Amino acid sequence: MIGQPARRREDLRFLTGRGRYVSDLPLEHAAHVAVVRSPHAHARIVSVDAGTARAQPGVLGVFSLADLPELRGALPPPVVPGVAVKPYRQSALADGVVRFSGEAVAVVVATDSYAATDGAVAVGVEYEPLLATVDPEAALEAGAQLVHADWGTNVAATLTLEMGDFETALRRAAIVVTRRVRCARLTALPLEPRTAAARWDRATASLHVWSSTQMPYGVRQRIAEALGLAPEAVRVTAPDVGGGFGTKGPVYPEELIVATLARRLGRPVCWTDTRSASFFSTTHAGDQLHTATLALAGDGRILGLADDFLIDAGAYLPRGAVVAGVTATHLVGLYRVPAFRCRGRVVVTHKVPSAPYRGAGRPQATFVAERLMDIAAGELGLDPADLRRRNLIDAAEMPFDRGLLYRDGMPMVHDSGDYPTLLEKALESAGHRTFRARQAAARREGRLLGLGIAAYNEATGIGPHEGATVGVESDGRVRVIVGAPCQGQGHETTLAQVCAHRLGVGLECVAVTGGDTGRFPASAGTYASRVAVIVGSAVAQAADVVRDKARRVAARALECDADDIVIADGRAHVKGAPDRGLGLAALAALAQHPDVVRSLGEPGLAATRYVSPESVTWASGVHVATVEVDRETGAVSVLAYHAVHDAGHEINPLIVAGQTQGGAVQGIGAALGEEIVYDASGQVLTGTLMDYALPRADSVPAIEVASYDSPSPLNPLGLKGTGEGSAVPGPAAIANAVADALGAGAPEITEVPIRARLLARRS
Ligand code: MCN
Repeated sequence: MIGQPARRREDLRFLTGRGRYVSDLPLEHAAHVAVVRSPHAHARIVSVDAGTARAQPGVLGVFSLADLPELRGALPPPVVPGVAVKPYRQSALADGVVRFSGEAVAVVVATDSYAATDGAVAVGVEYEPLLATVDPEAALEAGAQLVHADWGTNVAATLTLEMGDFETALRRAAIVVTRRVRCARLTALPLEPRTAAARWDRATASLHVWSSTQMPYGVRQRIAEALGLAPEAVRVTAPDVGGGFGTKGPVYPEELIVATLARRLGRPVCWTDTRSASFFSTTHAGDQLHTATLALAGDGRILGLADDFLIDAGAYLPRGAVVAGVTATHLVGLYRVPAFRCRGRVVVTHKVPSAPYRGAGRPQATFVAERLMDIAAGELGLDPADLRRRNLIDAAEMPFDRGLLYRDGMPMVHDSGDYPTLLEKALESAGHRTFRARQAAARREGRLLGLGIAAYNEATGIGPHEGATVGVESDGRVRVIVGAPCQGQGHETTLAQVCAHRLGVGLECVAVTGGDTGRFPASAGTYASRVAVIVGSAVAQAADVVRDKARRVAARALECDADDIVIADGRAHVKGAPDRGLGLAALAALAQHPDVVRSLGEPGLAATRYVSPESVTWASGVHVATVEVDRETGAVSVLAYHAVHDAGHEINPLIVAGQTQGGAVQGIGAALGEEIVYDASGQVLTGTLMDYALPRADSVPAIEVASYDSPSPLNPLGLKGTGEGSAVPGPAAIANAVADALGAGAPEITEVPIRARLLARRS
């Protein structure tokens, strides 16, 4: 079962319109919320006039922070291990000052969403506009307008990492490449915008909140704290969720707002974002500026890497400075780097807050390192593939200790991987051997073809812990309950595969439920490609315990030794006598008998197990892009895209391939089109899908995926995560391919997205 390319069982539901998303909930008499957002990047709120709005038909109420004091300071920066962030107080509705265009100032509650939206337009907010800090470098200058006045600086966090002696590396180097590299601000745009609903139960004084969140337990904690409730009095359910990509990880103001209003009004309250508002209401990402130096010996060996980078975090840091830690630790990539020096500063500006988006700082780190590798290869007169061959860590060197600490505080050790083989396989499938001849022939016809390589690795499966319950129900079906929610990754299929495999039942007998604080006690959530590794391991352990119990119960009933019981196809039978056996339903019933309960220690065939990994496991891959650049317009067409990855043992190769294809497309989007552009006053200029250029089906080639797996020694199933990795190398692979197409003397690419106008008619 593990290792089988089973089709995703949840897809039938999704494709036939039977998915149950938050906005599908049958919440009777639900009131609808519309949010009044600041049009200013930075302003003092002088007054909020709700009179006209209150008189609108259908409007039930208008609320600002003064009316909902529970929301004051309700969103402090989270405690994320690694880099410390300066403390601030964010309220779920603005507290006298707005710090980004889009910040929630007031809410209108109405009988339907149209009345709420009309009401929101009628709320009169008077602002006194203030100077906005928009440029992250200007934000560092003395006298810059401060985003959080009490800090005395706009630097929210600083991280430094050092290993080896970089100054000596510089002195010894035959070649030193220093570049300023920029990666644009992005957002994720999942198909389902964010949404939340809440119902207050007066009789039990408890709340049920539904949210499209990736972290229901974090939402529960914040709501309980804000409303002065015990966590057990707040149940948060993430039902079907239409994509998250990291942006549904933070706790958002709207989740606190619907919870507060549901209690206040005594009726269900719901809110669903609109696509256009999501550009201002949902976290941004990326937005990094690096000054990086790569020092190499004359034979191409890397001697050292140094980087000084800024992350423009926007006004608040709802996931702390986690991205800075991820970027810094992924700069060294898959290469032997004897000396490394890095400083990362997280800067606040008057922009939409930022948080991880698929890859969480790795695409930027990989873009920096892999672009420098290609530029260095050019200076050394080496093929980029050869330069990589000279520097990739060998399989025989694994586990490879970096001499650095990872962001979980543990030694950064690549646990397994065969990077040279990943490279060769990717080159082979992309036709690298014959490409130079093809490129030369195309050039003779006036066409510019290029091939770009990018190698990445990725720490996956970070703690603190996850758990799973596996239980046999009275009809013999098996239920797996986990805490982590799913946004489309296919957990209902893969976790069922793990359970079915370990327990000895058919896949069709196993049902998986996740993302409901009312059904499982604890979970950190779905992010950082961690569910397969941690939840998968917990499911395997719990299934093993249940199988063991089933064998003991069967042995009693069949009067033999438990070691002689085999469980297969949902039945326990005596070894060598398949007719002497019992089904799981019968065993579950027997497991309720008092004498069996005494022997098992608890009733039923069920078990809960938690897994808390010591540290991360390192997935990796190599992507190769082949592009053509139009000489006249500079337009880039991606002709082919080949990905070879290592996710350890794959629970479901079909799902892993699908994850890889989806991620690669996001990488192509970041390389060629996507950018949140701000003007100098802090207004988003790309707030529609006409302006924010997502990749489309007609601009993406078939993504060819292959795997070369090195099982992780860190968990019994040999798993590594895979959900983010494929989104990591795309910008670097495409940029390297475009640079290769343009050839020497063309403008150097040190920025993504690549703008066609920079390339047109220059080559
Ligand atoms: N898998 C597998 N074998 C492995 C590793 C993973 O079969 N060796 C399967 C898993 O069981 C799961 C999928 O691949 O079905 C992704 O697994 P994993 O790498 O553990 O990632 P998570 O399940 O923790 O999902 C989070 C990850 C992240 S961080 C982002 S961002 C992202 C991503 O997943 N967002 C997604 N993939 C996404 N896919 C969809 N459709 N929607 C999103 O929002």
